Amino acid sequence: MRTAELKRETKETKIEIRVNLDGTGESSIQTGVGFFNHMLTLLAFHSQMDLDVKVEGDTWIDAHHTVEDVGIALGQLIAKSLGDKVGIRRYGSSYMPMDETLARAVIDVSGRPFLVYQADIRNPKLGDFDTELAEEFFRAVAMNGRLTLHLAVLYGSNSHHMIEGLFKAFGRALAEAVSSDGTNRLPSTKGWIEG
Ligand SMILES: [Mn+2]
Repeated sequence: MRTAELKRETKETKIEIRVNLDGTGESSIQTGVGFFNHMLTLLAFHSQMDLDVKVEGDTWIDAHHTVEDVGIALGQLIAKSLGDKVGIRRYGSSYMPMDETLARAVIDVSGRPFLVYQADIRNPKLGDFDTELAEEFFRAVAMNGRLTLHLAVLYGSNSHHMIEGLFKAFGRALAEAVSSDGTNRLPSTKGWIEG
């Protein structure tokens, strides 16, 4: 089982997080931010990783530190649990329809962190969650997970659907990218993947 966990404490957040990339999508999520709990629950489900997240963050300011720090921690645990990356597919992609919205995620477990984020979200807030934090979250995951990650909402109008579509598409693409390709080889002709 590819598992990893960490505890991380700063003046802004106290985080306990555990992942199992070879899980079944079970999760226990307590971030103190309702919409973010909803997103992480469905990210776990669609990525088929088991995910436990417990955060005590400074949400009396806003959700920024909580969301970004969970992204940092999750990215670090994805990188750590992937280990030497031998035998993984490396690439993954998913289109996710949510009623009128279509979202897309494309991942390369490249060792070269990069985020492309194209989403024009109309609503600035969903509950206590500032919608611009979705980009902060995915950037933190990509940088710390050393992933090349391209996310786009191709079209849509409902802000909840658009962000949920991105999280689901990311989960599905991640599940594909980290799954076994049935070989014992490193998925690069260079014979090397950074990180
Ligand atoms: Mn929803």
